[in-house]
Amino acid sequence: MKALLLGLGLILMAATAASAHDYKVDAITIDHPWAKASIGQAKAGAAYLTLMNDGEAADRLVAVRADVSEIVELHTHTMEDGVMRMRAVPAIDVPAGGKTELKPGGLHIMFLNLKGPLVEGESFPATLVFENAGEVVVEVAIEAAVGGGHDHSAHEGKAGHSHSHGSSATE
Ligand SMILES: [Cu+2]
Repeated sequence: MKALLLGLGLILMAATAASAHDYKVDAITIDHPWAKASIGQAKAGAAYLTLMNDGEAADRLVAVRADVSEIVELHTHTMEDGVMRMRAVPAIDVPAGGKTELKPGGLHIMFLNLKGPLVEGESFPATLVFENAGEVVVEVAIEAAVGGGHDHSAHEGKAGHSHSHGSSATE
């Protein structure tokens, strides 16, 4: 049993290593951009990554472009009256010598009005635009939408989207 568990652990480690990927532009390193696979007819998706800044000046992620959806926004979660809500932010700061994590339940890149499903195991290119470092194209890996329960279907039918996004996320 111990040997089996050890074996499984090694397989998991190998899988993690295989899916980890990073990109660099100027002083910014982008680690493991990934998106949650979309569920059913969901019209919204989200992507996450870690930004590291080796430079001596702060930088900001100011925009993301991708062909998978009509609208791409930068989002954060805020607690309002005890309810978790998503709202668009104009930029995501990456402090000098610091790092910023985009992750489920926190900052994320939001895809609204998806043109098709985000299928687990596939990937798509996205262009990240930084105020100082400039632009870089990264490949976003689509991974299983397990855990979290960040309910992006809440965005569904919100054509023309408002920035409050109405419904609460369940995370
Ligand atoms: Cu969002």
